[in-house]
Amino acid sequence: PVKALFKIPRNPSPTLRNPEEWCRSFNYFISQCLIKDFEARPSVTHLLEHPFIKQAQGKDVALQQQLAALILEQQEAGCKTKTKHERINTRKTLIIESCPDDDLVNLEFLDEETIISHLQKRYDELQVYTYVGDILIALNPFQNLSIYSPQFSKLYHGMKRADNPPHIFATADAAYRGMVTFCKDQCIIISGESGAGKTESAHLIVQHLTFLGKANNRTLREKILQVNPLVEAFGNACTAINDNSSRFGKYLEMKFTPTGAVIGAKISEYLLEKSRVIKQATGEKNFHIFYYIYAGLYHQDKLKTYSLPDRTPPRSEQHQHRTVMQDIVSSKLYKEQFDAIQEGFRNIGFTEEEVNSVYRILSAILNTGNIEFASITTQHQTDKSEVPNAEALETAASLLSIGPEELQEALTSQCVVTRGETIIRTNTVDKAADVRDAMSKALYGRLFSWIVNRINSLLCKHSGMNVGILDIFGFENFKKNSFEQLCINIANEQIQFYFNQHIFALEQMEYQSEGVDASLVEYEDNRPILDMFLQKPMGLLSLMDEESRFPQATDQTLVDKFEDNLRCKYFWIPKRVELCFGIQHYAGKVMYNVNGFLEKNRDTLPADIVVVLRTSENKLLQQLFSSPLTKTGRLRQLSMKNIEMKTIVDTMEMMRHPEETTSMRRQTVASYFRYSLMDLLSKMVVGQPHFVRCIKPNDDRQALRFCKERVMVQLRYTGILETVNIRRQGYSHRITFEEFVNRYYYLAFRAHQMPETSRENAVAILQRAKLEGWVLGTTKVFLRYYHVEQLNLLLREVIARVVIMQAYTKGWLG
Ligand code: AD9
Ligand code: MG
Repeated sequence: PVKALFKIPRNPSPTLRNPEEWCRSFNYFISQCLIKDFEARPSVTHLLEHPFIKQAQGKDVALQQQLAALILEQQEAGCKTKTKHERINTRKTLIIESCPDDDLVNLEFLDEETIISHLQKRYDELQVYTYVGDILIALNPFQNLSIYSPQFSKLYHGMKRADNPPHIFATADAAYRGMVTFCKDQCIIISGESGAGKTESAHLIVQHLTFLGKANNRTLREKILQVNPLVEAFGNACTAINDNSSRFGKYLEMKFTPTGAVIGAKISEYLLEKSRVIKQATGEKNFHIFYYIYAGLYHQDKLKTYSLPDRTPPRSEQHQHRTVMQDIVSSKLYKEQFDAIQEGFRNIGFTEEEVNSVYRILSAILNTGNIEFASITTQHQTDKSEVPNAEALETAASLLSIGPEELQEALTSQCVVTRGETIIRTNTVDKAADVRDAMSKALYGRLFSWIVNRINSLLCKHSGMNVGILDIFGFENFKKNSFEQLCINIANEQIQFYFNQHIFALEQMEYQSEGVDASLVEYEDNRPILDMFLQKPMGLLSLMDEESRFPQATDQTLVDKFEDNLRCKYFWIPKRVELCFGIQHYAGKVMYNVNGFLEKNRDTLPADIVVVLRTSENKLLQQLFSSPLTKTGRLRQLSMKNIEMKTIVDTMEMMRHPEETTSMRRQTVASYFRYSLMDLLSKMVVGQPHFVRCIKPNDDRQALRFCKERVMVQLRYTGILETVNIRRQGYSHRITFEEFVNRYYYLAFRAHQMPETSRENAVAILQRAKLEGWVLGTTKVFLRYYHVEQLNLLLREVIARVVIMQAYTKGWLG
């Protein structure tokens, strides 16, 4: 193949006498050959393996790498010569121009007011994205923009950041390139309050990444694109803040080959808000899927198959599902969503039997919600209950393929083993209703985890390099906040901490350890709040766990316990409101209502229910209850080599919980939550992070409405002003002298020279490159974020010259 490669360039056409032109066509030719050779778009790593590059450049790995990058780039340029005008036109039609104020760091005056008006001006012009150095701010446009088409993916593909206006695709592109070029896992962390646009951003990132890694496998691409909508049908719901609010945390890892072809995806889910299945706050809804199946099955005339009553017109009160009350069957949108879900299931590879079982379980949950209890008083007992509406119970039992008597017994009584003796205790009406609800929650929670695991088994067959995308539920502050909001807000507190660590703390620690004199930027460290929640044994979660272990404990005793033990300015008990406590979160004050905290934390599922469900003839159901669910698996071993992560690792140590390996059944929600957070962090810290900060411009979900106060609050608590500062004053790239000299020595030395990797030579390179404003530490060069782009640009030019020179010396240019 090497010979064949040389053939055409050796005889360039007479018009190709100009070296640059020759170079371009030569490289274009090579990449075309390579494409044929590899049957895939080559990446840098791929090209490096190619005999031509190895032969052409001897043993010089760095030059090989740069040459490969250059060839790739020129391949793009070659392919795109025709489309250049198109590109310009596209941008003109969309009135989008790249300009210096794309980056807040470039602003001359730096105060809140300037930043806000700047963002407002951009927002008015529909420029929803803005950089703060390498961080992306995304304002929710609350309207569909035409900037997410495949054309735009092309526009951002492999381009320098300054070539195009800021865009979520540019962030996805940077992560992809980081992965391919440096063979390092990447992680895109999207944060922002509820309704700020995290989930939409996550979709767009997946869209661009599948575009970049498309290879030849269109089917896989489609499958991956269907994962998010499918999982979100089960995990998202309409809340008072957001019609499509994520009620679980999601970390989606897209898997790639070293050459950058997408080969699969893996999801990890965190802390689904199961309680929504049985109860929703006023004005809120159940998980989307219930509405979808109702409307979808209605249109397919299959409601009866799944024992869902046809509710138009409603026959009687009895047939109204408590959990799904809206008139939904007529909704066209729900029906379309149902069709999409069915398509998704089929495409991703679920069998018909599996999908059928999923629908049966969902219907069983709805019917279970209809089971009622009435007390029966006998001569000896007063706290016994029975089911007056046997039909609901029978339907639920039949859908679950279990006996109705067994189900009734498990709901209305419990086996208790005391001193080796088994006694049957009857349940009061309230207790029976609790057991019913616990069963519904367990069914839904386990079904959700099963769907996620099944998707993973279908889509994640090979290990590879990752780009992970974190999309969790955003910070919430409702009129009434409960246990769920507490968990959601602690998770957000943790993400904020991670952000702070990266942007502020680690940077400053490094300046100090390298003896670099940089003025320290003050920022709001939320570690004390996090400590208050997570510390053991006196943190809020531990106290709640301890209280949950006492059968006699009440919500009042819990509040008392908090009051006695939590001495911290971020926590207070209001004087006049009962059963409440307040927390000063990084994102604002939230008042929590303790009602039901203990019960929600215990999340007990009586053994009797598990025993009955295990007798089911439904294979899927057997599987769901065959063993306590092993969650996302054992924690990865953290690489302790990375000292930068020390503080984060410390926090994780702090969160380590002895119960993390014991069976899920005995765990409280709080301890599982602690474990989940740790698992999530362990995934995040191994990748190179990229941050997207979503901002909600108004609370009315209105397009083009920029509410200064609301944006100001978010900018404050996300530390944007400080971030601008540190990005402006700071040195976001720190490269050891050795790495720096190896990477950039062509800029000051001859290609064959291989200079010593010393501090002096690093300085020589920096001076030769005419850069200003860098700083030297004891072992590293400290560069500003734009220096690296300048250096890479220079390097490319030098290498282009080297390629041409080599072509001459080898006589290829005649
Ligand atoms: V929550 O914490 O899960 O409750 P998110 O995920 O931050 O929240 P989401 O992405 O669901 O918010 O966005 C809320 C709504 O804003 C969406 O349903 C869209 O209607 C709207 N949105 C967000 N981003 C965009 C966008 N880039 N283009 C158009 C958008 N609309
Ligand atoms: Mg969301």
